Amino acid sequence: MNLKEKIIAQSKLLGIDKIGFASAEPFDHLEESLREQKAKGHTSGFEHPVIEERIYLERTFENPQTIISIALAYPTKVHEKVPRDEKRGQFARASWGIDYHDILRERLAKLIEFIQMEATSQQESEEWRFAPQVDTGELIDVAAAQRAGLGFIGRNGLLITEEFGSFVYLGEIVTNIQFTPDEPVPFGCGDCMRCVTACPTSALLGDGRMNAQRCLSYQTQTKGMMPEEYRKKMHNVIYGCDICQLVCPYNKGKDFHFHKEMEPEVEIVYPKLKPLLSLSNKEFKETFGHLAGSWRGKKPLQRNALIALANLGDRSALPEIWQAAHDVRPVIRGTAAWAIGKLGKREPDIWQPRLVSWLEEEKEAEVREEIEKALLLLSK
Ligand code: B12
Ligand code: SF4
Ligand code: SF4
Repeated sequence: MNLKEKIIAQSKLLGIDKIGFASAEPFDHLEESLREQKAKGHTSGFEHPVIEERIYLERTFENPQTIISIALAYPTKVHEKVPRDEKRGQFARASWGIDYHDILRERLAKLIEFIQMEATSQQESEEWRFAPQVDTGELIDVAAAQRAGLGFIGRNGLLITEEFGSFVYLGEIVTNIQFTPDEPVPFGCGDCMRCVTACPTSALLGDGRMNAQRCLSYQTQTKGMMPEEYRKKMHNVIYGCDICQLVCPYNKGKDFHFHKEMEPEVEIVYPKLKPLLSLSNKEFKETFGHLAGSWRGKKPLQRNALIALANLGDRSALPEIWQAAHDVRPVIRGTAAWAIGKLGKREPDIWQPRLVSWLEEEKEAEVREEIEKALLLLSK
């Protein structure tokens, strides 16, 4: 076996579901599009900020030769019933189990360790260099994976593999070792436009690009007030969005449970919403700290829990929401005011006077605006 074949064989033993090799040539066919997207304000701000470094690997790595791209499939269904006891939220599937960054980084570290052991001389082992990346690196993970033959980029902007659909996490290693590259997979959407039409916010542009500012996945991860148009559309998904994947024919019936670290716990990935509102920092870290979806901290999830309670029409949560209306964080107060406007309609006699006296005290403009809107709703 040559080194490439040995790496492929070892990757299976390490729990890597798909691996491919790509040249480290510049991704210059994406440069114009990346600049245009940034100029139009279509990016989320979570992307690596320096476009040149995303395109030209030699900017951050001396003599790059190959990108070794990996994919790990993740589960899409929970095998227990979600209890119907009280109103619950949902985390998108990419936030089920232990944070995928940790899982993939560990797999990549083991793969690098293996390759290093395969060096045939001291000199080779000293010359070989590796830069592992998962999500937060310079590279455009889907573009690297596409070039490495793992799959194609669909109209939803995601990497779609033949075996596992798009429910895969991606990672890669840039190295100065030269390998024979694999064949890229051609575009496979054909005439299908399902994701584009199913996207509730029209975020997908139709050619694999998106206006990330309009994506619910982005909107659930912001720290400020969520613009009103997205609140209802978020429904009860307090982190991420899976709609453009769930409708994709390539994902039909795909549900892989290969990695025990990725197994979802129902109580965590479908959390009760009311208790979420009053979690201490310690409780939050203990319960949700291991999820990818906790990376922005407690506040966005609590804001989203307030929105979800309103969307689900849970009037029994009004006492907890009123508690949140006294929170020190303006975003939580403002969102609580909006939720009261939605849920308090049956008891305007209780909620109108409370909101009026709150308005007299409230100093923050964005919170005042929400209280005023809520009062308007209650008066209808
Ligand atoms: C920023 C980011 C986001 C942002 C913006 C998403 C986006 N599409 O740009 C937000 C927060 C919205 C987001 C959401 C999600 N994300 Co995200 N995200 C990223 C991140 C960090 C960077 C993406 C990026 O650089 N975008 C900017 C550019 C590349 O986007 P673009 O302009 O649309 O470019 C596309 C076009 O150029 C098109 N294209 C290709 N060839 C050509 C040729 C021409 C001529 C043209 C015009 C276009 C074109 O393909 C490019 C890539 O999509 C990557 C990790 C990484 N380092 O790459 C993960 C990543 C893409 N996310 C991932 C996941 C899982 C998600 C979610 C599913 C999570 C969830 N359940 O909520 C959603 C899906 C939303 C969606 N449909 O894309 C995975 C995707 C795995 C996969 N199978 O593809 C990644 C790869 C992370 C990982 N390492 O696993 N994400
Ligand atoms: S993740 Fe949701 S909001 Fe974002 S593009 Fe896909 S369907 Fe649209
Ligand atoms: S839903 Fe259709 S258009 Fe969208 S990614 Fe899947 S195959 Fe492509």
